[in-house]
Amino acid sequence: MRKPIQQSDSEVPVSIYRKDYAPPNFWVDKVEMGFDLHPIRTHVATRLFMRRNPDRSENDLILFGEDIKLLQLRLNGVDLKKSAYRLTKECLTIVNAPDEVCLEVETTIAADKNTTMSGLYVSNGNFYTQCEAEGFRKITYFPDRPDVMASFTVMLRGDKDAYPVLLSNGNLIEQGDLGDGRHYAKWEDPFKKPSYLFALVAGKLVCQEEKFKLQSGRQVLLQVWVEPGNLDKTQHAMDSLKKSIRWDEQRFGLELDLDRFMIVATSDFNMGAMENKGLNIFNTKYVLANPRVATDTDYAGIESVVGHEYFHNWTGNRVTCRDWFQLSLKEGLTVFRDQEFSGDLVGTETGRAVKRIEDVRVLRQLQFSEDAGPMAHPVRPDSFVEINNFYTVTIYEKGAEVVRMYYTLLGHEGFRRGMDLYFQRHDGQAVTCDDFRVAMADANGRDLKQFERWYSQAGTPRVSAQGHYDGSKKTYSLSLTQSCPKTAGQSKKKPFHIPVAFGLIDVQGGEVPLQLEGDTIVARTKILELTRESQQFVFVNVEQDVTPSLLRNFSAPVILEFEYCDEQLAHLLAYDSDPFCRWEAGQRLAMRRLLNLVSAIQKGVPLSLDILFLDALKKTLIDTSLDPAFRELVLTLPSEAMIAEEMKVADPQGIHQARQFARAEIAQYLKSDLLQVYQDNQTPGKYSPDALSAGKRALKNCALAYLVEWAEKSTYELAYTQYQDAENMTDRMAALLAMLHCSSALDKVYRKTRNQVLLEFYKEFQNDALVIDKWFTLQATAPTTDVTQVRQLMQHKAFSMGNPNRARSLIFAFCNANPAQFHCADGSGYEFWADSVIALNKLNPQVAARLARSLDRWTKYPKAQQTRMKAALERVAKTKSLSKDVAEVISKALA
Ligand code: 0A1
Ligand code: ZN
Repeated sequence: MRKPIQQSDSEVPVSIYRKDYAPPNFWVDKVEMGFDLHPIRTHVATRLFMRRNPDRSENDLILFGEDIKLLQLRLNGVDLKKSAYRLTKECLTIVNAPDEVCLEVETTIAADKNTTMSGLYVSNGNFYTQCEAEGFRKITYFPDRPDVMASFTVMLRGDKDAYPVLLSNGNLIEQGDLGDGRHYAKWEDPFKKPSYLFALVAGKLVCQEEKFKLQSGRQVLLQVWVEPGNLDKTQHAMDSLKKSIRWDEQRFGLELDLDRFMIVATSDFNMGAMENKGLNIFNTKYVLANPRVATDTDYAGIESVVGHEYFHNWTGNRVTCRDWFQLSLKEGLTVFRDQEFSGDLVGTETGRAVKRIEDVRVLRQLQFSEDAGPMAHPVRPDSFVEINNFYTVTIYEKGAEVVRMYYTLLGHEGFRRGMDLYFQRHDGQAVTCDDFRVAMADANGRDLKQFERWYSQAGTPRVSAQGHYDGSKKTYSLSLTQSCPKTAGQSKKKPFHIPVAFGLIDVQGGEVPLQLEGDTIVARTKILELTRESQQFVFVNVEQDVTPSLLRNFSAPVILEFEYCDEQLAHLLAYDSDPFCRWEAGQRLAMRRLLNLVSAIQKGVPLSLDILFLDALKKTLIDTSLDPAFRELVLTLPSEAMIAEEMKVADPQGIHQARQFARAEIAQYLKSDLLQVYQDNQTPGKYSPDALSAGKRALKNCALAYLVEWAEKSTYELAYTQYQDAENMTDRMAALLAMLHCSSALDKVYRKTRNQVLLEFYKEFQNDALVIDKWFTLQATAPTTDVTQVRQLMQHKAFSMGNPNRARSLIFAFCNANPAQFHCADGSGYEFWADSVIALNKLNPQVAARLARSLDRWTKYPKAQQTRMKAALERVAKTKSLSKDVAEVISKALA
């Protein structure tokens, strides 16, 4: 064995700035790689064919490398002397390299020791890679940056018994036996790609495969690879893949460019999935499903993540990012595409609206809070310490909203024209968010310069609206004013270009035809373009007083303020033709009451709910002309996290108590209707995850969750019976959730049954990791589960800190989704959080940094809690060998 070449000095974590971007000194045309797979010591031989970038004057060739051993370096056939290069912990610099370079690099990797799940790692004896964002440098020395695009040929060699399956990107061009129990497979990717899209998988896997005809008539091979024993759970992923391929052909005219497309599922994965060219690697959570183990939510998640990764093939892979500051170029656009895909698949208008409402809920709960916290950043950030910390809801979800605004402003055809021009101009290139914006503008002859501020300014804009009806002139004037709170490094914001979709509802509940003063066009919904700080819009021929329906379909990621009275909200909830605004009106009614209840709790005054609100809910609940899924959304109160966002100083226990009180009151008031809805929305027969059936189950199970709030044996037994008779995981989980999360007076009486049921559930599903994750989450989020019990659950034989899904199912679930217990007065929740971040930091910095963010909003709590949280943050900050991932999050929280 050759001795590894020693590395020298170590680097201190530094911020990287967007303004410092410079193209690379060298381009890479071709990469040839040979892997000899061994868990303890995988040998990698790489040949890089490079040429000087004529636009650059520097002569140094810079390659990145991390946690690998460098064995050998040869330049144009000659062994490199030590004086010819510099090697640091993260960088290999070849000084004064010639114009044409063939660099041969030999490295070894200890994949079995790699617990970070970035680079090459081992899971259940199989090899997987994760190279986005900067994992390729953990495999070999390389200019590992997305603007360097090269063609790859990969030779994989390994033991036949241990690694019968050998996969990499592109096409399999050769395979065979090597003697002494080993074999090989050679793969060639016909498309140039950045290194972050490289992938290999090797091990004991089986696949479901299908030949599929593209619209052009070309036939492709589709494969879903899983560990043996899971082939009964791949059909839905395969169906989702076929639907994705068809959808991209039909909606965007984009065809699969490969002859073979593979999905591989692993249970050890940091994120949801990864779009490696032709070889997508997925978290099992987004592949495996059958009715026995997966819920409707799981089915929907698989469909959208399979779609998302597939859509990246064009938005991300064919056209990629110039640098990581442009991450939202691919992520925002691809999330928009997957949202549209799911919406189109539902087929109905309300189904589409339900999907939209669900997406908006996520955005508001997670992204608005990120934008108001210490990690706030623009959709196109200006700097970062660790790029892995920037796979955020801002980049993904707000980024998708930004893309949706082009869609709203330019219309269906206009957006398509923009997309077509974008691909025409940039196929095969690494580009910027600006290139996308300019393509959208040019294709439509529009000036979208001001729109750039959506990329450069962080923070959630506020739009405050005021309306005035003038009966004598028959006009309705709407004033809109925008502002945006300051965020780190951005104290003054310039006005955004905000599309505000607007409608007017008359006293009978009808839509008022909208005609702007001086305009001839009449429409039901008008897209008002707010570009200045304040603007006024005057509508003519308005015959009677009206209620404004603002920000229809959530046309911009803003907080909209309008002084609605309760009656107006009830009117909108009953009549608005825009389902989003209809739902929103219900949420506003609910939020107002929940905030009043919290304040009553704090003051110690009696609690009550008014009839207007209860009746408004009742009307929606029993209106069978409405989609069940929509009724469920209206009946669901704003989450505890959403309520906290609305408060200056959050009070997690008060919020929990207020929400529970409201739930119990609603349950009492709607008793018979809830029972009726429960019975009317059963879905007997063969399970199907389609939107209508899933919507019925959602409504039925929402009713059940309310019903168990009665302090009555009969309803608790309803849940127990549903649990026992359930023929699918959706109903089973819902029953278990109702039993575990209810706070009725019968709680203590039934604790025994619940524990019994939990034990039975565990026994039945102990071999199914994804179901056991659910089992942990159910307990972690139960209002009765305290820190001590979570610590006990960590001792359970099924718990493992090293498996990201499992860590998330218990630790993250408790810290993020059980606020009343996590924020308990003695601060033990924060100590638990700090212990967990420190433990995870050693194993998996990316996952640790995610958990570290649970304390982002620490300044929003009462002083005494702030002191405890700060102490926990400082303890983490002082930890030895803190990864730069965690260090960045903590230092920003404490800044
Ligand atoms: N690009 C993937 C998500 C992803 C990002 C980073 C990862 O490791 C740090 C892994 C996956 C997607 O958007 O699906
Ligand atoms: Zn993505």
